[in-house]
Amino acid sequence: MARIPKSAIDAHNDGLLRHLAEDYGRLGERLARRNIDIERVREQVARFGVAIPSWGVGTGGTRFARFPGAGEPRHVFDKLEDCGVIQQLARATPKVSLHIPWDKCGDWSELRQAADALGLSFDAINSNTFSDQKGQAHSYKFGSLTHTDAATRAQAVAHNLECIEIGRKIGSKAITVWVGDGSNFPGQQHFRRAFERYLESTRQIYAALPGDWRMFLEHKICEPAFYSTVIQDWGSSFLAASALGSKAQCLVDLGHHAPNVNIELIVARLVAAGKLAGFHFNDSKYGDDDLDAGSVAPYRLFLVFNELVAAAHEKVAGFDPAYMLDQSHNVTDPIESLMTSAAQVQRSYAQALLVDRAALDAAQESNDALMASQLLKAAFQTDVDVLLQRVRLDAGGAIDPVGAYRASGYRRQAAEERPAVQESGGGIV
Ligand code: AFD
Ligand code: MN
Ligand code: MN
Repeated sequence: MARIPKSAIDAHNDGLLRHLAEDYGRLGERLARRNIDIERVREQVARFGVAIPSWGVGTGGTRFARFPGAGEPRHVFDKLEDCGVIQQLARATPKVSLHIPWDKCGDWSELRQAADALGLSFDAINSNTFSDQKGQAHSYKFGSLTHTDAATRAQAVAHNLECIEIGRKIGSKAITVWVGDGSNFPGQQHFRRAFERYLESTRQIYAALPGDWRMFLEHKICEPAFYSTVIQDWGSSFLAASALGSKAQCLVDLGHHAPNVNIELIVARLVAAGKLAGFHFNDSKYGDDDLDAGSVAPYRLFLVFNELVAAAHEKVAGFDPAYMLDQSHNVTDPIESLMTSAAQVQRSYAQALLVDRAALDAAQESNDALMASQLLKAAFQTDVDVLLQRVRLDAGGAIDPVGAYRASGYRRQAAEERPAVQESGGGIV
């Protein structure tokens, strides 16, 4: 059911093959001089995947406006189809993360089959108690899992339990819980009581987790509550995850911190505590901007991966983070942004694999600050594009995913097949 014929991908690749072979050979030689085996790096990168958020394939927006793109997905099956194209060309995104109720559908086994046919499976499932669903009894205007009213909290808990049920049907192994609960005025909320209510509610969700599931708690500094947020930082998230138990861990969305916060240090702390759930990758300049991963601060993304590769290298027990993109595409074709972002995340991982760990250890032990920083820079400044191209080619994808996608006319065809609808749901936050 691949939407872009394999022959079209092959034809596009043909023109690029000769340079790829030459450039790959040259990179292999350069890495060999640094005692790095390019084949080993290639195998590791080939095994790496980052999940796509279903809401990422629709055009995003801001609170000022949304400018819909042509051929936007109308429902979860269309979204899957777009995710299938991303995976077909870029070969780094084998999983899709659903958001409920945005992705509700009548027949989950049909959806699972559709995913299978596209070579996709499902990652963590996301609940939504930050907006009201049609016809629900109690409003989340003043909170959900932490609401002062017990019936509202119960409704929010029930929604999360429903998400777990849906997740079981589609093969998810985790639920991600992000709440917008908080306050807009000093004095509006009793901080300690709100956190207690959060624990009381999340305990009920935790109790319903299947044995092999995890619960990802996602913190966010602000928005939509702008004065205080119940799970505002990794500290609050860590307290909650610790109180809940070993299946609860902390999810790090790169856009959910104050500017200049040292995110890689937070990552290292969570790794050490066995509480790193995984990531929502994106980039930001000011806040939860949801810009494309690595588009503003690629070095920061690299430094995060440097911590992850170090943890794997040092065989930290239980280290198993989940990787996902969480972006909002306002001015680009979401498919192009997601393919490029997946490659950017892959690139950061590949570059982190090039860090000379023994030399870095020695520089750290001898307090050689300059050498330590140079070792990281040497890895970060290595152009690994050809390695990523080769990984895609070997997996049957496109050497140049955006080029192949534009040549395929997929968007034009989607625009014909998917007439614009009034409300395609999601993507604004
Ligand atoms: C929020 C969070 C969270 C949530 C998403 C919805 O990043 O992951 O599910 O937006 O678009 O800001
Ligand atoms: Mn997120
Ligand atoms: Mn966000």
